[in-house]
Amino acid sequence: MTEKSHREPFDFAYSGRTFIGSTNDYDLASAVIYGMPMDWTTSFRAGARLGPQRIREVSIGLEEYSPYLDRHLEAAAYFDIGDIPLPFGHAGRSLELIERYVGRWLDDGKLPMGLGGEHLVTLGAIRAAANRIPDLKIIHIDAHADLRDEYEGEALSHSAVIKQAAHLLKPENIYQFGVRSGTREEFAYARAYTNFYPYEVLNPLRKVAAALGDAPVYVTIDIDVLDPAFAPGTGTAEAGGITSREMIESIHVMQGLNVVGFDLVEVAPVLDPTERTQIVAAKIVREALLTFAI
Ligand SMILES: [Mn+2]
Repeated sequence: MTEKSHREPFDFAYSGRTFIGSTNDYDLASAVIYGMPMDWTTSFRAGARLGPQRIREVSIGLEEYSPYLDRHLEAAAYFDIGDIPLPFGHAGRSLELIERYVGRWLDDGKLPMGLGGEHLVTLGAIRAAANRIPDLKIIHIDAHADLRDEYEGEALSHSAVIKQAAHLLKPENIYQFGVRSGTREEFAYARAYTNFYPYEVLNPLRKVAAALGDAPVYVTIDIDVLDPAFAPGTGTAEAGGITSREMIESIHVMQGLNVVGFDLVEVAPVLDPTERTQIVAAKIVREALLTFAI
């Protein structure tokens, strides 16, 4: 493992501006944490643009050691590169920028780990990955199917992101877990064309992970797959979700997969004054780092 550089003598004052344990050295990092502060197409309650920074800030409340995995963030070389500067209100141009940035990190051999932001941001990252990596699979963990063709006439919508990904990759390469909300048409499409595991996450994911072998996988998690009891700070909270414990175990069952990209989206801190959403998000990111970036 490369020598970590985040314990330099003058680096003791954690600024809160980076995810806890980030190195200072892009070249040494095997993974890049980056923010996508966008909520231009959020259909209900806005605020996800502030997710990335608050997840970083509350990460200081976590231990760097994971007892589940018996691993410490010291063993993961990752660089929190900050937020991609996105043009307010321009979904198309924002996606182009995300694709360009994520493409650069993929070309440099890094594992991109994105913080959202509304779910549409994932399309930019998936475009970058799909252009470089043949036979890419998507693991999509979300309360919502996100399989609309358009929302209010707009195909670039956070509620249509997985449909757009299905056009790009073919729906049989998409694995959906935890979905409990959508239109009749979305559910019909999912049952017919994607690998669809509604309501449940951990048990079907365990089976799918065992079957995927070495296939390259992009993992996208919408925080609203959690029950609003665990994560109320999200734009379209949906009752009947999974526990934070099941979410964390679900990260762990993906250990051994060939994960080539990851994101956690739809954290809207202004909607959760208790901060539990931001805090569970930071823990998911820590466990994802220790599972995918080591
Ligand atoms: Mn969702």
